[in-house]
Amino acid sequence: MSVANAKHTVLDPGIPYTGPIPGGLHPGEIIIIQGTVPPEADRFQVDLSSGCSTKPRSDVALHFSPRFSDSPRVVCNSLLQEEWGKEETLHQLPYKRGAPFETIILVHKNGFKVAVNGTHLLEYKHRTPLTRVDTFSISGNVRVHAIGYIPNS
Ligand code: 9QG
Repeated sequence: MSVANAKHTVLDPGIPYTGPIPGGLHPGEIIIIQGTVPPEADRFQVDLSSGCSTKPRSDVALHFSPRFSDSPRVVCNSLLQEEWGKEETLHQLPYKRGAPFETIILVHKNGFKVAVNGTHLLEYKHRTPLTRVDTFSISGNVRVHAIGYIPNS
């Protein structure tokens, strides 16, 4: 899997970055994020949202948040009508401060599957219809080299 297969690529976006997901998301599609974690990182987050409104804040179907301080973990959640739901926390962190990474978000009918550096990390079951997701954001302590959207055919 490589960004070379992507139908749409965003190179070296400044952080925070928010942009449209061309054509929306469908089962079988993949989002690839290539980046580097800065040495002093505390946390960063990837959000798959329904639009990019900040007031009121858009619903977030997938909030994926690696956290490096205290107990290293990955927190996932959804924001619906400006309220966070129940966090799903994985006490495992495949990202390293100062190191490059490749994260793949695989879109499935029933949920998102996330892999980091070629290894499956977690699955997050959909809490909102996939058809509502049209916006990708990444923010926090992270540098991004490329974001690629790979179609399902
Ligand atoms: O802390 O947790 C995820 O459950 C909140 C954070 C919030 C999310 C949320 O403050 O932070 O990670 O998008 C946000 O508001 C981020 C930056 C209980």
